[in-house]
Amino acid sequence: MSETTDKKRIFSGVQPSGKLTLGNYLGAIRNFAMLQEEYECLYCVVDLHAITVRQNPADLRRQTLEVLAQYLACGLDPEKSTLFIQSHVPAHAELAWILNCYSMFGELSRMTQFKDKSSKHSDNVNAGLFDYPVLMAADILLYQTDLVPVGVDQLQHIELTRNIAQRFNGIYSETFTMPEPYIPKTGAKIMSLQDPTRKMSKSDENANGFILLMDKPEDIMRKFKRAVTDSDGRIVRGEGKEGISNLIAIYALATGKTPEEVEAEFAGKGYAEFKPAVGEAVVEMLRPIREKTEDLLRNKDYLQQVYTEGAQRASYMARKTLDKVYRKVGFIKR
Ligand code: ATP
Ligand code: LTN
Repeated sequence: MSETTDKKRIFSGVQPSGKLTLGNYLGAIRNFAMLQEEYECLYCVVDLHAITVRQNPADLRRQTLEVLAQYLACGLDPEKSTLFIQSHVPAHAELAWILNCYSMFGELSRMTQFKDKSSKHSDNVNAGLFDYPVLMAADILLYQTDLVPVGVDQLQHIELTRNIAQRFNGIYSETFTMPEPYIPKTGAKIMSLQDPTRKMSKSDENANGFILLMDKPEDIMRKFKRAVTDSDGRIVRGEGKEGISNLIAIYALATGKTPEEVEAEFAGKGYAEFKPAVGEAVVEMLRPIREKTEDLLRNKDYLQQVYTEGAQRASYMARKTLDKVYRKVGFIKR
């Protein structure tokens, strides 16, 4: 990959806080792969973010490599994109500290993810959890990012990032590129299969609510057959039909059809036919990803080579921004 290109830049990250779900794939990682042809991309495994919730150290190490392996298995190419682990590039933590001094207590208190997570982990409402979006702003702004592909749940954090960038630029003159969110039209919010009014989340206590990228075909089929729907019986999107609307979105993405085409295909048919069809389409979509991930996890040397080279490239780019920021705020050059 050439060092500097005219291509616009993309940054995104996924936390190694558990096993990746179909929501992570359809909302984010799938788009990472599509975007790498057109943009200069950096994709990070955000381990610093993951420890805002208590993690078992051995699990965290394993999950970090799993996310990297799944990036590769989903088609991210280390020749095209920079793939790295956040804690390997200290500039993320350094810029986060600086940006903390330009982020307001009030605006951080309004973040819905903070409110959700602090009620879910009420025994551990630590300063890192509160500060999470500032670290995310640092991730994005360090690389002069133009576009950030994420699921819709992260939109508020990107708006905050823009506010912080604008504030800093306003005080010190143009320093950071103003990033834009990239939210997919279908798949931006995949819902739980058990409670389709809530987002599919890997930390759901009911494993029937989520599909993991590593789930076995029989588990995927079982979870879709048990998916909560409604008593209306028609396969159309609409209010009060969150479960079916979600399954239509999933089937559309797995088969490359539009939601309208899916509705037409299943007009006059029932849920007993539709649910297994969704399951089969997802099994086929995920099969190559699961097999490739398993292969890659047997090749730790290769994974190490990818993340080592990725961190070197990322550090070089990050340093440029950090030097500029240090100069602007008035730190003496070392
Ligand atoms: P947790 O469930 O532990 O809170 P998470 O899965 O929401 O974690 P990440 O792993 O950091 O958080 O998310 C990675 C990416 O996946 C983000 O861009 C996020 O917006 C996206 N994403 C997560 N869940 C969904 C979902 N259900 N539908 C669409 N996109 C999602
Ligand atoms: N907060 C994100 C993960 C994340 C991220 C980022 C996404 C951390 N840093 C920078 C995009 C850009 C989440 O999905 N929970």
